[in-house]
Amino acid sequence: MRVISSVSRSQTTSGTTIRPFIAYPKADPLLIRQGERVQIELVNQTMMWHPMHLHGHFFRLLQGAGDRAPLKHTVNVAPRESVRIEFTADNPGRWFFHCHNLYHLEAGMARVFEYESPKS
Ligand SMILES: [Cu+2]
Repeated sequence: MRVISSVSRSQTTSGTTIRPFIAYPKADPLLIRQGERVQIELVNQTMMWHPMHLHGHFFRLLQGAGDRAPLKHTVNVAPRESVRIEFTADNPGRWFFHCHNLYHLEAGMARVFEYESPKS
């Protein structure tokens, strides 16, 4: 499973970073800034289901539902499928994002979203 994060830094520009899956806890935290919209594409390259759960935020599931995109804290990513989620960074701290199959979590299928400290 790969996590591709696309963090929009402003209304007019967006940056895309491809982050190959590196097992937690060795993986770097995913740095976000307060107030920004964070989009994550979850690419499931396995033949297993991965119920991905985000702490500290609710996210919208961007699957063509427009304004009716469901608000969730867990999305079950089907084998060989991809989903795109979006949340607003409005709860500063360090938040765990992980597969809820515990044997996947124990194998390192997890990342941490960490808020960058505001620059003075
Ligand atoms: Cu999993």
